[in-house]
Amino acid sequence: MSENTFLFPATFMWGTSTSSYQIEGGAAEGGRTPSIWDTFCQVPGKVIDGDSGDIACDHFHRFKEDVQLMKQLGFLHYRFSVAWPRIIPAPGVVNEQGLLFYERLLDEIESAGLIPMLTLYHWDLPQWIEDEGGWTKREIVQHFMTYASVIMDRFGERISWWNTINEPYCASILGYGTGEHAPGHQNWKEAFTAAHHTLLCHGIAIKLHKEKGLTGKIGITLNMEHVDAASERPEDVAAAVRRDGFINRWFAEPLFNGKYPEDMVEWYGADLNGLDFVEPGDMELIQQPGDFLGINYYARSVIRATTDASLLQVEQVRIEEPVTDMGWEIHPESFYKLLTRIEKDFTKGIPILITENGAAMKDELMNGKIEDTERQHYIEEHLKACHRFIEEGGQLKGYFVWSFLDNFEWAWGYSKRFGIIHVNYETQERTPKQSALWFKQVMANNGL
Ligand code: GBH
Repeated sequence: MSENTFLFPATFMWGTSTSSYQIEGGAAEGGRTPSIWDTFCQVPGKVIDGDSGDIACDHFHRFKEDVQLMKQLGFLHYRFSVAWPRIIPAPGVVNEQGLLFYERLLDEIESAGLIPMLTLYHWDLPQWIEDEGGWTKREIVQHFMTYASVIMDRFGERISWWNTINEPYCASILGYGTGEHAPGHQNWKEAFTAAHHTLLCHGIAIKLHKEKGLTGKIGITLNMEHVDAASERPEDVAAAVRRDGFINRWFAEPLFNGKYPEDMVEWYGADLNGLDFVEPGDMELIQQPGDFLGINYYARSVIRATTDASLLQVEQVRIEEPVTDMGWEIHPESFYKLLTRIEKDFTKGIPILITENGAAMKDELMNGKIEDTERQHYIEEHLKACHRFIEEGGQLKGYFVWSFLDNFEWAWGYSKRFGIIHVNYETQERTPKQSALWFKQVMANNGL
């Protein structure tokens, strides 16, 4: 132990994350009906190679093996999400088979000595709700309440960590604004309306959790970026502030300070029609950050101003290297800066959990081994940033590596590999990469 220079607190939560649509497969099994991602994958050109989550990692059938592997690697915590369309496959229907799947999964997790974190929503909205307007319609709050209630009533006693919504930004802005994600709409008014409803649903979940007297901790997960201006030119500095407003503050301000950021409301102007989607009482409901803030962190962005007709009039400076296989810059120092800033401006001592951090790399299986030194390096440097933050008094309580398995990387299909475990999609064979074996050591030593 003594040679460890980066020792973590004894109670540090070491974990790994996945999400239902990305790993489960079994898309038409167990009474599940399509989600918006099943539909989106059918649209030519939306997902690379026409891939879909129909089979994915076949976790639906292999969950026992997967949880055993997690145990062998020494993980303490496992963050997974529940597929809403397995639970409520049609209006007014509660699917017992769907509940049984997660019940068996939880049995396995518990008997392996792991502590589950259950995410209620990681993007697989039932298609039947989308058919009614999905996240853009206020009725979704009612639907979410029904769904969250069913899950809490069934699993309330067994879950000590609840995650309400994974990345409201992606669910709303990428789904209804840029159209990169399901359901693939391109309409800013819809996107911000959807964003508001994701936040409302988070608030509803916190309220339900309280009303039901559940004792587990509950929080939301935001994807957050450290934003740097490309230069000191006032235009670029202002552009960076807008990017931060768009991706970080639009979600963190309502949760922690009960209002949407004024500079952004003013900037969007007529596009948002005076925030007419906000009803009396909404902001009070949303301003309940809960017991922790989950942060998914991957990269920083470097921003310069443009004069085009786009919503933000910003442009991301493409970094040549070092980057991951997503083209995202590797810049661990920014992770430390982001954490420091989020604690100062928002969480102010409320615990932070890194619910995702990791890297896509081109991995090659050679002689039964995958030497993913670049991924290991990425994780190592980002853990050091966490350590520095904690040393300086930062309230960071855990780190969940994304992802346990190579999986369906949304619009990128299976072309990007984020796992610390390699998945052969032909045989479904799992092979721990070198980074996984290294991470096992880190967890065993509680540090680097
Ligand atoms: C997470 O989202 C998801 O929760 C997870 O399901 C996913 O597999 C994982 O990350 C890896 O992608 O558009 O070039 O400016 C990712 C959140 C938000 C990260 C947008 C990159 C901007 C990059 N992403 N962000 S870019």
